[in-house]
Amino acid sequence: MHELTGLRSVIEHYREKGEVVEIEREVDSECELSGIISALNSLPTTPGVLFKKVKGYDFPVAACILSEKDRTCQILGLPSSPLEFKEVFIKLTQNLIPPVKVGSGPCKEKIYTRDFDALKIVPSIKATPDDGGRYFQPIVVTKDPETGVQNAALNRAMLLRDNTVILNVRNETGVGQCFRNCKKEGKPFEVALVIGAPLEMYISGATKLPLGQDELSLAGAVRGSPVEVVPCETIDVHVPAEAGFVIEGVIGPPYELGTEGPWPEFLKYLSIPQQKPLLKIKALTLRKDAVGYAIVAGTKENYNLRISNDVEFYRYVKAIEPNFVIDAALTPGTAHWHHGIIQIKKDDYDFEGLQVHVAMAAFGFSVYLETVTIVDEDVNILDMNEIDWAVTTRCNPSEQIHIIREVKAHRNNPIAGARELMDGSFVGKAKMIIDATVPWKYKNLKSGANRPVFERARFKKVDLKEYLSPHNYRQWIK
Ligand SMILES: Cc1cc2nc3c(=O)[nH]c(=O)nc-3n(C[C@H](O)[C@H](O)[C@H](O)COP(=O)(O)O)c2cc1C
Ligand SMILES: [Mn+2]
Repeated sequence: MHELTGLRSVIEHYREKGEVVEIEREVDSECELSGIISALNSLPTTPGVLFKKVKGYDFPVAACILSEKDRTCQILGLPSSPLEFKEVFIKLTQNLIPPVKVGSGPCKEKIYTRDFDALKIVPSIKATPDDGGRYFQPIVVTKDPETGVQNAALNRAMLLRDNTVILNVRNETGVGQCFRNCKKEGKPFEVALVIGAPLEMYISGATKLPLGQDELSLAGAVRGSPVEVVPCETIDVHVPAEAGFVIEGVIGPPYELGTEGPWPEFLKYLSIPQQKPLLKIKALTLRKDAVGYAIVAGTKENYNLRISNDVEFYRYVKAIEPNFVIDAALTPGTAHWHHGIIQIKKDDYDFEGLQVHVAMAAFGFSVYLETVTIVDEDVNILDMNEIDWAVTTRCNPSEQIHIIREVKAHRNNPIAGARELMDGSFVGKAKMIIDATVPWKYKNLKSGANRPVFERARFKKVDLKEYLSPHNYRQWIK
């Protein structure tokens, strides 16, 4: 059994390297565990964490394992250089490796189909005191009744009462598509909630493949071998054999709704409660050494899990003008969602203005994109200090800011959603293009030393090894 990315082995490996900390003392899953995750997130480098004793549960809970980009790439066996990562990830999405069905696996070591309460057995957390309830953060595996193709996605599930949860499904996602097709036929929507799976399944679950493609095939592509899947006990869904916990459940008919939320969202604000479907749990299977997994929204791990959105954005924007666009990224501060940065090379007069066209076209990527900032080729698009510098020194707002008024946006961004709460107006706001590229008209303008005005001051390149003592060099450079 392939276990390289399995939770237990990853935790063990990184614990030895000092990159996973273990917390021995008992922690409360209501607000204390998430408080620790939040505190770890304010460190410059956030370690993975294993909570060995969680009040009320027999299983440990891991978190933050994917909070650092370099560690995430190491675990997944992907290159950590940003551009290379994107190119490799795109190739993987084009070379999916479908799962293979096997008879049984570790996730069947214990099977409950009667006289059990999954909500008491599987660790869940309440993240903040204002939340609507406790939550699971599972990988949701479903099957489209029309095509027979499975889908895997991360969707939160709020615990309600005796084996009932509320699942946050959105219509426009792969899960939503499976659900709508079930509703059309009046069929029960069968759902497996997978918790504590090997880590590439979390990355692929957070990836939106085109409808009709199974994200477990992306997990297979990442690990380079098919994910082994086993049939569920009570529903027609196949789940990863190595999973820690598998909760099997059914939504409707009659597809009853309940109030889900509030919940601290990606942008670190509480969500507005929504009406979402109730899922009745039919069975629970687990491995005896299962490890729970807690993901808190708005954390570095949440943003790393969104990395595929960045990849998609890059792919989309690059295709608009391949010879002009160098790179593109979505900012982590907006959960890789609302603010896009595009790097271009404006080396000819004919390109002037094309950057604004590219930015306009970039909005086609997602209705949730709200700001696009364009920078030149000498600006590091992953460093917000550099973006700030470019906006301050190269953008004259009266000429280089473009505002498109009153466009649909995301409800969870309060500046777009507040108006709906206030007076029922549509969820939207203005969208903005910040052109922080040097205007062509200044390209040949020289400063005192006869250097271009917009060129950075040039420092001599030196090798510090030749100047520092070996001791200082090791201490500061490594
Ligand atoms: C930590 C985390 C939690 C998420 N929770 C939800 C959720 O509750 N509801 C939702 O619609 N999307 C949620 N998402 C986003 C989806 O997982 C993501 O859009 C996914 O690509 C959808 O895939 P699908 O189109 O295959 O369903 C979450 C993502 C992450 C990283
Ligand atoms: Mn999908």
